[in-house]
Amino acid sequence: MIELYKLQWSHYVEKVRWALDFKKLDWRGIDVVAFTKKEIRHFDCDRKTFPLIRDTRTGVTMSDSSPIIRYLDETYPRHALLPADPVEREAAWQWMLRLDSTLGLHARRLGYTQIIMECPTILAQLFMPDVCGGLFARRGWRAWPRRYWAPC
Ligand SMILES: N[C@@H](CCC(=O)N[C@@H](CS)C(=O)NCC(=O)O)C(=O)O
Repeated sequence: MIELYKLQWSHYVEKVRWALDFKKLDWRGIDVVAFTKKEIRHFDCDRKTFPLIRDTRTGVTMSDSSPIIRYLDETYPRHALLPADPVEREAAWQWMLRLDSTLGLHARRLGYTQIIMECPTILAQLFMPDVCGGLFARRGWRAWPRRYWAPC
């Protein structure tokens, strides 16, 4: 069983979810509260970004979407994601790393910008749903400073 620790909105998480489904692996998702990350506090791994997986069969815990995909392919070779030919495999790997640090970052920036413009209140619901009893995610919270403080 693979446990996939996820932030609901992360496209890097989606990439791993697609890979798990494509490989028909047994997995379950665990939602993480971005503000506290208490769900992963007990893990002892270098990086703690999302996606983060824990393979209950091997005991491996790791994050970073592309290394996760490589790990899954090496550990569970059925329904391969990467080419078998070593040269093509290396080329695909380099492409994945390049896209993670270019297209992936631009897509995230575009997503945040768009969401802030279209639906700003959703950010508090995504990042801080449970903080202070859900205070920041409540409707009306953003209107409060505007009511009592108007810039000159
Ligand atoms: N290169 C990483 C990027 C992962 C990443 O930046 N994840 C973000 C969500 S999109 C994250 O974990 N943010 C929370 C944090 O850094 O604490 C990957 O491919 O997994």
